[in-house]
Amino acid sequence: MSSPVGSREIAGFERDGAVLLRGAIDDEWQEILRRAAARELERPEAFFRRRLLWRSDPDFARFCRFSPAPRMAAALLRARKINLFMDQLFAKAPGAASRTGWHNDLPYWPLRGWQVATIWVALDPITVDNGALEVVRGSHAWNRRYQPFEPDFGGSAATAKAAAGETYDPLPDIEAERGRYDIAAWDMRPGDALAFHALTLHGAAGNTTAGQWRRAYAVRYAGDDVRYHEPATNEWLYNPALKPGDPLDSDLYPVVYAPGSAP
Ligand SMILES: O=C(O)CCC(=O)C(=O)O
Repeated sequence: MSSPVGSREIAGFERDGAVLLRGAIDDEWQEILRRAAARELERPEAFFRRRLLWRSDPDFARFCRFSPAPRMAAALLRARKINLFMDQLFAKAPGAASRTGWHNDLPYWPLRGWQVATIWVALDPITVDNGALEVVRGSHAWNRRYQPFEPDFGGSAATAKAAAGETYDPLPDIEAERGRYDIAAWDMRPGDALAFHALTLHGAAGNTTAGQWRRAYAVRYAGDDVRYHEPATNEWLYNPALKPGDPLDSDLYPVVYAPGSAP
């Protein structure tokens, strides 16, 4: 299969902060992810707690390391080296009202740098009705670190939590003023991937369908210019092996792509 990331996709990613990669993940990898997701979804856990799965599930780990995803991240970020930062499974059951509030990711994470992106893989057909991910086109280029909130996925952006000593930009009420923003969303087929920059504003509605799950597996990758930073809102991502300013290479953030990696 030809690479889903060429110069057009790189230009789109750099301009818009997000690009859809059609057919990026083949049937075999999708099957591995779907089976791993089914195992995970047997456990009764909150929506946003399904995270760092690769650390305990060898199938998620294989995907994060050996699927085309790290190579796609390297190409989009123009990175020579890629570290796996973390993964999450986002599952919205039919009828789940769980809205993903508008946010950008980087202010939550113990990272500083530009080369950070998510590869968000559709495991089901996804449309606006079951919670397609929406992005504010070009918002990564505003270079804003928006105030994090405690996600409850009920649509509330209430409990703001700032890491000690950090300052953030106030988060605009995008949902209330949608017309003021250039909002993009894509219908996705299983195996399509949406790649987006960690400063791109994004959110998603709940799943209003009667019978169509919306499962997506998100893997976050970081490139050469990224350094570890504390404090951060998501303390569960702290890495005791690193000091602020360190490059990420470590057991918890392994190098998954480097010059000479197999094409
Ligand atoms: O899938 C969702 O609803 C949330 C995705 C998200 O916020 C992310 O991947 O950063």
